[in-house]
Amino acid sequence: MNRPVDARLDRARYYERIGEHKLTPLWELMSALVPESPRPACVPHLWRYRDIRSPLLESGTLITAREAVRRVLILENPGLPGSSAITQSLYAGLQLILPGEVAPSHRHTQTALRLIVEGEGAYTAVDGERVTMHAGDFILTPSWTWHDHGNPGDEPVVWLDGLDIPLVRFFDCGFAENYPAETQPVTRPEGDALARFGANLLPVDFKPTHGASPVFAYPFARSQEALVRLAAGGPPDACHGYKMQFVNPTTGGPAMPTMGAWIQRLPQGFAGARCRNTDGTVVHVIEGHGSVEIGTARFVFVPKDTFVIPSWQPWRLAADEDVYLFSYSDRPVQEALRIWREERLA
Ligand code: GTQ
Repeated sequence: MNRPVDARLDRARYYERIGEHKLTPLWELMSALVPESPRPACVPHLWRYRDIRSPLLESGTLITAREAVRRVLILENPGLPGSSAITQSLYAGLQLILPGEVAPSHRHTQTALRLIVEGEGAYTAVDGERVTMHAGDFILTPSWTWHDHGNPGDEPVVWLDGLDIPLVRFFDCGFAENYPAETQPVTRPEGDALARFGANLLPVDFKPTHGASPVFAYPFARSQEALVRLAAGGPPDACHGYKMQFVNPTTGGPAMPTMGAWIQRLPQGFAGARCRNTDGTVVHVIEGHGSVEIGTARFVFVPKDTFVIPSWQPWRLAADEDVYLFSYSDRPVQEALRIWREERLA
């Protein structure tokens, strides 16, 4: 038998030799490759809108929406530097569009969602229909659909962009192209998709064309009314308060195949139970003051702040007043792969 020192030396030399053949020994990496539980590089973080609003508006003096194509400040997770990612699989950014500007039409395999943060009078066009954006509205841009943004109003408009950019990068399946004109033609009146698909009705003989919801804009006013009414029907969930998923009404499944999106109401005084789940989640505060504990971190939040909960870190929510949260994650992908987990903690 070799002495341990010799064994270590022999192994080190061996690793060097096999390295020349592009081989590495699994036994040195076993617990990293097959961990007992998730070890996300992603860390908890909160972006205070109070701190980032002014640099965001300043970007409007440095570059036009036309030149930038999308004038966005990326919310990059401090644990994932250089990745442009807020979680391992997801991207988040704050997009600014000034009065009179157009963000030119393009399409890509990445799916996008928007949550309107502030300002009135801008629109997003998706597949021939424009929708006017209001604070708190949730809008989606399915994979490979033409989309452009414009602001014919008279104030700056800001929204949170959520995209599955890191996920698509992981799969190496990113494609994109520009529309031949700056804006796509309007072929349907505003409100057409919501009337056609968002009234518990579907067109006779409807056949789905893509995996995402044909309702591409979910007004906050509607979701809020539902969430308020829910309180009369029973107590809030111990962890989530009143939490509802944005769905594709033609399937009952998530509004987008790669990103789940939710809106929830925490009634004033809510002090939630601890919970953890494997989908790293981006949370945006639409209304209300409250706080969140994530692992050993604790953040106080106010409207328009955005925070991120990494995979499998215990979290707990509390509300000082009625709070409305928007959130998104890759849960539909994990569920499709049968690897999603949630645990409610004491
Ligand atoms: O609006 O199409 O934040 O393509 C990043 C990439 C927004 C968009 C982003 C994009 C978009």
